[in-house]
Amino acid sequence: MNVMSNTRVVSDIDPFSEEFRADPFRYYAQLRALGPIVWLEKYGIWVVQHYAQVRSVLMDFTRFSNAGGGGLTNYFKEPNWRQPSIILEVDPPDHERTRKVMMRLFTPGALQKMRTGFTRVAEELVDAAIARGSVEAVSELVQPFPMTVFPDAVGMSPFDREIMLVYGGMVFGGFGPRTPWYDELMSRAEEVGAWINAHCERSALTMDGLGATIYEAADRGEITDAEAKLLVRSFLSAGVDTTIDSIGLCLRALAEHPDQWAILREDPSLARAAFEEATRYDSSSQSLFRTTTGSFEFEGQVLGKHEKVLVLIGSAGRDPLAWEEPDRFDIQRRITKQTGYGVGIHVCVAQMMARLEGEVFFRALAEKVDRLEMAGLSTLRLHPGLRGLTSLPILLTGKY
Ligand code: OVV
Repeated sequence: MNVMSNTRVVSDIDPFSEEFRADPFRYYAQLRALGPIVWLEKYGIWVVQHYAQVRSVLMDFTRFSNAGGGGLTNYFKEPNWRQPSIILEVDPPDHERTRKVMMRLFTPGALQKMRTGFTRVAEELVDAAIARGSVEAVSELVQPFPMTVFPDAVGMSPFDREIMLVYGGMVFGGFGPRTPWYDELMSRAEEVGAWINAHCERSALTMDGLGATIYEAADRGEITDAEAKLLVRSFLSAGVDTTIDSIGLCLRALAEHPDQWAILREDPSLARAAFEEATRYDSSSQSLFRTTTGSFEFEGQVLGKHEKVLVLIGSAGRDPLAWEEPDRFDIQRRITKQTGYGVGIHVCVAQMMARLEGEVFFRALAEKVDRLEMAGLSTLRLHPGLRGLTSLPILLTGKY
């Protein structure tokens, strides 16, 4: 039931419910029909769902703050489970110093060096999948790719990498409400926290990775050693699950759209474009949070000070006011309004690395695979956190 009350446009939609997460796109359309900004009474938060308002909220960093926290928890009112991120959960001017250090990591030369290593790993994984013919693609093909190339690029020594996914679940689950599922996950918080702490230390990192480059900024006095450690933590927080889930959803989109797969298979140079379209159409990061810094009017509604705003970047990518046939997966679409990496001063700092992973993965797939088909039903993760698949059974045959 959606009604007007106290001039607020109100909805009882629960964006963290299993029903919503099973098919967010249906709810996005319902929310867009209600207006440019809606009050979600269950959580006492605002939500924006159109491309135009998503963009204006994200560009307006003085009224819509990040210091209030990256999730539902309102740092202006309550403490969070982990120390706030010093790049995500911070506003200018403090944000500029840490952001600059991270920006400098992704030079064309650094990306070129990554490309070589990423390509070798992607080709090995695709060859192994073809040899098997039928795979559970999430665990056997998709997960191992970021789980291998990402820690290697950061400069982490070999270790049992499963724990990274547990930590990622805590970070992204922690952006949502407290649920029994989350409390259960957090029973390992101490162990996982100690692990992440130890692995962000300078001494835990190789001399030639992205982590070491962050510590070089500390050596030059641009940041402290403690800050360098937290920036490495940001890397490990934001860099693994996001790409696993986005690559998995892109793979499913291709397997479910044989016409689009045929186009990519005939022209593997479209791999980057295919991943870009999937980042709009269906990818891991569907929403972000901002917190108001004061009381003001926005799109005809009066927002109060320190109120949370849920920013549905995934809905912006499906907004018919911004896209032609938004619900069509079209790898040749010209993407000029990408919101999948966010927008504005906090736009994904490692987006070029994410795009590189997607490009390299789907190029290897397109070069080597002939038939790509679903071999059963895929399943989505339904508890709060990133959008992603827990299973994706596929059949594939080699080209040669
Ligand atoms: C974009 C993002 C997601 C999750 C964690 C962080 C950043 C962080 O900086 O810790």
